[in-house]
Amino acid sequence: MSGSPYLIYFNSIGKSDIGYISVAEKENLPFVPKRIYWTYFTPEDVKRGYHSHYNLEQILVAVAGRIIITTEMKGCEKQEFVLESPKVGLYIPKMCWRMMQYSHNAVQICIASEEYDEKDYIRDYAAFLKLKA
Ligand code: T46
Repeated sequence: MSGSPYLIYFNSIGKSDIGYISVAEKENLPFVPKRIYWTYFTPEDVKRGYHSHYNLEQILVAVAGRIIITTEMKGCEKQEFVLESPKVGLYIPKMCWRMMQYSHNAVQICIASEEYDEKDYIRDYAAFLKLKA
């Protein structure tokens, strides 16, 4: 699936006295994952991202802490999303410029549609704006 960024609400199985589990599976994912990675201990004054991808689609989840994500699709207004619940993910389509800022305790899981490929990155904002949507 492509289109615009949107939030995905995962089921939360459990209750407060025993804890919870959320599951990402094919029924609630817009693509079949090929890679999962996570980032952590990002200093609060560091902003990451500043790139887009030709083909990669992703779902970001703040499994701990808070992540503020600014997205931009070509020809559209920028959008800001705040992830601070382990049961909410943000779907990021291909060709979406993004910037992320983290609370220091944030652990970000990224569920990715493709294997790692540096050639899939667009790291030059001016080049991103020049590309066809
Ligand atoms: C994104 C956000 C949410 C690898 O060698 N393999 C990998 O699978 C990844 C993801 C990264 N790397 C290396 C490449 C760079 O030397 O790790 C370094 C940092 O990667 P990147 O510049 O992509 O880091 P972020 O945090 O800006 O972005 C990452 C994802 O790569 C990116 O797709 O959207 O997390």
